Amino acid sequence: MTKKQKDPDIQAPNRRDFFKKTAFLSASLIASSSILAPIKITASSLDDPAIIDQASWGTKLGDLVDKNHYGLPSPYEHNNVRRVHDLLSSGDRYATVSMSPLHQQEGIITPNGLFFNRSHSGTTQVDPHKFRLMIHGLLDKPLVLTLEELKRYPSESRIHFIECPANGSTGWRGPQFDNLQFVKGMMSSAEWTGVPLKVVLKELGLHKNAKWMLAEGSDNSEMARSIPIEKVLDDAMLVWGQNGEPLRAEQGYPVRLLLPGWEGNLNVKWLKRLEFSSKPWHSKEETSKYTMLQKNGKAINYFWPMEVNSIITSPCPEVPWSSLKKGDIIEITGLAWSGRGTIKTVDISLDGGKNWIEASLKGLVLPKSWTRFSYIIKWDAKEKMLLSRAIDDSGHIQPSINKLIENVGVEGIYHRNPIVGWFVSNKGEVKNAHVRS
Ligand SMILES: Nc1nc2c(c(=O)[nH]1)N[C@H]1C(S)=C(S)[C@@H](COP(=O)(O)O)O[C@H]1N2
Ligand SMILES: [Mo]
Repeated sequence: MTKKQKDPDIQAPNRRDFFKKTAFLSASLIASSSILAPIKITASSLDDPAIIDQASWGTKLGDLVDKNHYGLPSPYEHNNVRRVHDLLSSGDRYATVSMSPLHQQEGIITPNGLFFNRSHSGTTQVDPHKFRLMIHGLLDKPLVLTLEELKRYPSESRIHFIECPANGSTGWRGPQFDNLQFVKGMMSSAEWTGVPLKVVLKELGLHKNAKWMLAEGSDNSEMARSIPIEKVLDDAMLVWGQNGEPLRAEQGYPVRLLLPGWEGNLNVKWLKRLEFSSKPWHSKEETSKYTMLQKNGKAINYFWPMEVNSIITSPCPEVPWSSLKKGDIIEITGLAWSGRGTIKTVDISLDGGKNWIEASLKGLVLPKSWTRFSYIIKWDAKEKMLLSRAIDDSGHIQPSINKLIENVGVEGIYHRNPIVGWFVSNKGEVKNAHVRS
């Protein structure tokens, strides 16, 4: 657009005047606070056409308000998507993992369209009218529920992450991806709505010798997992709501099992059956897969809670600091989480672990939930090795890479939660690098 097209009397002078009047005020405000973002009002920014010219989008009508009956992201956000990597697919895209773009998420909730998706036999489309949940085994009163009947139970909403125990395995034998999405994207977080299983079981007369529950999916993979009764009666839920709407098909519509803090695989989607027994079932998911291979060649059969963990989400390879100028103020932010409890502390290191500084925890700090941390620095245009280390209220602390290898070896790929981070060059480029201490 040329300058002639705009209305010089109404548009530009008003905005120019605004900047002239506020420039002095802003400068004095910045001086009084070290945390304020570095807003620099210079003579050249007063000539910025993006400020002065009338924006093209304001010169015509927008889209019809009912163009999208289901809201969509701005077309400018077309890169903010889940991604599948060939290295992580078995050649068969039905049984792969679509990783969440953690670098583009704010706060502690993943929007439903960006929730990571790990399905063993594709995304199953269940007809909610034909949905039946069978609850049977060591109970006085076995029960079959329709979706409508299930939703009549009083509901609760809780914020929890779901993480595949293989999350982080792509970096286990050395930094492989210069990319946060493929390093840690096998996890997401939502506000889940449903009914605690203990509420449903209250009236069914659970037998004393019912020590295990089988949860079975109705998908082609017939995902089935044995769950100890203590977890079932603690905080397990049958959920049908995800961030204020019905579960997405990818997340197990219409009903999935939610086991807060426990490995993703146990959170059975497209649920069809719960059976109670005195013994576990030794299904294929708890024998051939999702066991923990150790140094001695033996595998741990059951390993449930996700360990205390953290990752810096900004900066990261997708969100570098290359546009920063020396002296700019910038926030280091990331996510910490633990399947064993609530995050107590997150420490940050700028020098590869020689010195640690406590970050602040932002917003909600909830059990078995993502916790956002923040640390603000002044960019000095010098190389940095950024690390984050989380501690939870059960006393667990994220181990160094060498400590974890010492404890569990390198054979297994699940439950890897070492301290990792990013190398930042003096130009602000960000790379995946490991500190082996
Ligand atoms: N029925 C069924 N449940 C399932 C799966 C599956 O393939 N089928 N995948 C499991 C695995 S391995 C993980 S990590 C989580 C992933 O949940 P999400 O796809 O909602 O992110 O679901 C689990 N529940
Ligand atoms: Mo998984």
